[in-house]
Amino acid sequence: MEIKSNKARIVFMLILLACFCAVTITGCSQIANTVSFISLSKKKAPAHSEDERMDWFREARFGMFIHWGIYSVPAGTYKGEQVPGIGEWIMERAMIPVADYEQFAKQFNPTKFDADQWVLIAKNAGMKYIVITSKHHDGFCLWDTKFTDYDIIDATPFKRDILAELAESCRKNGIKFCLYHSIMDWHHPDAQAPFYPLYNDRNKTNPNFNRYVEYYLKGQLRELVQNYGPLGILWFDGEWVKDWNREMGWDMYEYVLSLQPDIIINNRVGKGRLGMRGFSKSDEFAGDYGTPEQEIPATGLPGVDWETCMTMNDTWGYKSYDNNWKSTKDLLQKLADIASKGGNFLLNVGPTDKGLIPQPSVERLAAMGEWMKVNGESIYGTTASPIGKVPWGRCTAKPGKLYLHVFNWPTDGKLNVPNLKTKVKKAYLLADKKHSELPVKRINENEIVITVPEKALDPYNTVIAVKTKDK
Ligand code: FHN
Repeated sequence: MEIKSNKARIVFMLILLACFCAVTITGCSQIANTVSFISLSKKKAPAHSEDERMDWFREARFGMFIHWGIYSVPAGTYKGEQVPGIGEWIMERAMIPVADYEQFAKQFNPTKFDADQWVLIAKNAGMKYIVITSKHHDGFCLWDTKFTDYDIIDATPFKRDILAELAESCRKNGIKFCLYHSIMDWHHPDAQAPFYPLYNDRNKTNPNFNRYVEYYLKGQLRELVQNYGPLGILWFDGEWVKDWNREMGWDMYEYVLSLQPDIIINNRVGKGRLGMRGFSKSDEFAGDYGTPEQEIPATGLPGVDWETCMTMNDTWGYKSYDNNWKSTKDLLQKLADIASKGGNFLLNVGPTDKGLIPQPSVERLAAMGEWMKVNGESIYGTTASPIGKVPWGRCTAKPGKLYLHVFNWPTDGKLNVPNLKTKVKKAYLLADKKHSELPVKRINENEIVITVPEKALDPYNTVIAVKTKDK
């Protein structure tokens, strides 16, 4: 192309220069993005060290999980048919079109809901934190959100902000308020709604998913953290959708920490979870702790925080006919088992559409509370057993003290304690306020025998405290 005059040559050079600048700038931003993701994968140091943030969590050890939403209206039955599987998945299991499922919101009017009653049930059970479903996979929102009308205020006759009332009651009762939030969303058009009838199709993607993440998901999380916080934990779930990836996990992790620097974020923000086992493949994946589900790991992982979440029957969300309740004995022994491996126990309740926690749950939690009132010291703030597995129960520890959780009381009044080299100062029954001394005899450098009363003090778990002194 022939350039006529000097003036034209200058204009042409200027255009050329402008194009060059434009290219470099975009180039830099792309590089910047990749750099930022890479640097994210190297996890920028949050304002609060992970240990600082995890302190209360490691002390708490026991929390209440609450799965509540409009799925409690059908309560496991659709068009007269019982729908197999967990109740909160009825929309997916029965392949209910969005417009039909939305009708349940019109029937959701939990007039018996009393936030203080729920919080006190948790508190009296010995639980220190509550994690409630702000939004589950069905996309229905349990708070007053400006990002959709598919929420408790605009879509139901109830019109009370459930999260606001629960947050207030938790603060009043010294219980940490935490929120579950699903990344998967069967209601949102930029998420999995278009996948109907297979809302959970793991091979499908949505070209607008990034818009859902950047605008809706992040927007609502800012609302939740800023309007209902400070939160103890943000408990993500539903990260298995194909559109979600490791980088998004790190980006979301940093985003939420930027909203509240001392918040704890579970590992389901990342993409590294090893299924129901719950731990992450490596710390290349975002998240502060592992989340085994419906199972208790054989052993904990030294230095790794984790929390087993579990149902009290076979469903998270309320099903009117699921009465396969675990016994109080089973739940108490699971609590000791989990603590003896250095983990937390997040035990679930699925309230009804009237706003009531099912009575079998209330009774079991009250019974657990009776045990915790006497033996809480052997759970709160303890660490994993330093003497490994024991045949008669479990063991938890604190500096200079062991707690022997005896499930099977010795018929001969002799309790053998293996793998215990440290000197024993004193042993006593934790429930015995006078801490009267129990006879202790060392039978070899590795094992002691404690003489115990004929009868166990507690049929499910009698705790013996052993004060030790190093050399
Ligand atoms: O799909 C969910 C399920 O509904 C429930 O919320 C559990 C609780 O941890 N998590 C998912 C299954 O892994």
